[in-house]
Amino acid sequence: MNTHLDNKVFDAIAGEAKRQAEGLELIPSENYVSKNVLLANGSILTNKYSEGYPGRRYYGGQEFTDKIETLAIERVCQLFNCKFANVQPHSGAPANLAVYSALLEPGDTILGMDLSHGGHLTHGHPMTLPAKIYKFVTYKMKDPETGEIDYDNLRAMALEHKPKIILAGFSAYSRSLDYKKFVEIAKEVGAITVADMAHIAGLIAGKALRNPFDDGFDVITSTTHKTLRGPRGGIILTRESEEIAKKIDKAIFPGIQGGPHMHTIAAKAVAFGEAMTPAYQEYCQQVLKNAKAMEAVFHREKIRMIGGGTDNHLILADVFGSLGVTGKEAQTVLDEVGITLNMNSIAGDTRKPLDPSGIRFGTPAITTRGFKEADCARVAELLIETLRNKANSLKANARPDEDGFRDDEAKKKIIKAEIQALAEQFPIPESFV
Ligand code: DSN
Repeated sequence: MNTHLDNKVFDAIAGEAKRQAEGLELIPSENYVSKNVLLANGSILTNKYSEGYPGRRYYGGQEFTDKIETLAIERVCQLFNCKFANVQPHSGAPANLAVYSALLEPGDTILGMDLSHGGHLTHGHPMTLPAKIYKFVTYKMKDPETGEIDYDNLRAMALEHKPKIILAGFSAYSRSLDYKKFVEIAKEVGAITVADMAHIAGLIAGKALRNPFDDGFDVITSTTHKTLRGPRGGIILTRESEEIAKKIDKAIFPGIQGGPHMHTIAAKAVAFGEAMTPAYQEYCQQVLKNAKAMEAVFHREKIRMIGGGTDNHLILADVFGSLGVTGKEAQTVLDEVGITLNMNSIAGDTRKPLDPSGIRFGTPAITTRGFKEADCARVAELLIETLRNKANSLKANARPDEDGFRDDEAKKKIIKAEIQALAEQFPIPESFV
């Protein structure tokens, strides 16, 4: 046994590094962090316990941890133009749970976006803990072809159910939300407005998308590892109410978490610093342009997109309806050629979540690598070509296709080689500023 390194683990990490370098990452919730974020995240801060908050901890030795957490808070408040921030949530799900537990009593009602229309598991899926504690009611899109939210129904639901929280936000929705309408409706029923911006927080911080705080939202929750390009973690931001912010602090610690992960908080501070740069704002604009370039190819090739296209970094495409390839088949065959994305249910899906009709993909990670519009358009073409190849093989071989390997393998090899060449042309950068 090698006592110096744990080869089993480090070999697997090396394998993953190679996979990330050689393939194209289109999962819209993933990204590549800078070397500085990695250094902070892998630092000796992992050794330290710091229960409490800067200046009011339960353990000694907090001279440096206090500095780091204060810096993270100051930077993220500046980025999002808000007064209070909690940077301790271990990720997005605990951030949302903490907000619910801070602002609600068990049995209280939350009005959020329906999961099948783009919402998130933590917005009331029956299998989650929040759904066992609180009552969730949902709103949907008026028309999946345009993606517009049915604000009349949202208002009617709010008037009927008198929710204490109205929740905006999504994990599979490609259009912009009218935050002002949410705030107006919330005022009518006395609800607190919470925006789960996990997917687009980076694009808001980078001033490429509208900030819900500018329209009066009370609270924003987010992860820090998606478009924000930081370590795996969460944040909760409060626009101006000290009362709400204090309740949220208590809900995180001692409510649902113990010692904060100071190494992650340091890495968050580094990422927030990077997000304050002009280079980051350019990155965010490019993420949107690149998504539009992919959208144009999908339009041209007549592949149905839920919401009719995209205003943000992601696209949800109905590949089963358009090509006869299921989401799972698409995900698998694309993996084989070096494109990683995820299968996803679509509004009104007749298929099951583990083999749905859709795929979800986006541009944050490839934009970090330096892809521009023409490169992204080519990726979209290769993606569709791979799926058409799959569709042809499915037509030729009656379902169920037991061996699953009847695609045109020669064509797949050619596509894979082009994808690998593209990946080599755009190495993962170590620094963005
Ligand atoms: N898993 C994240 C996503 O991919 O959107 C959300 O939790």
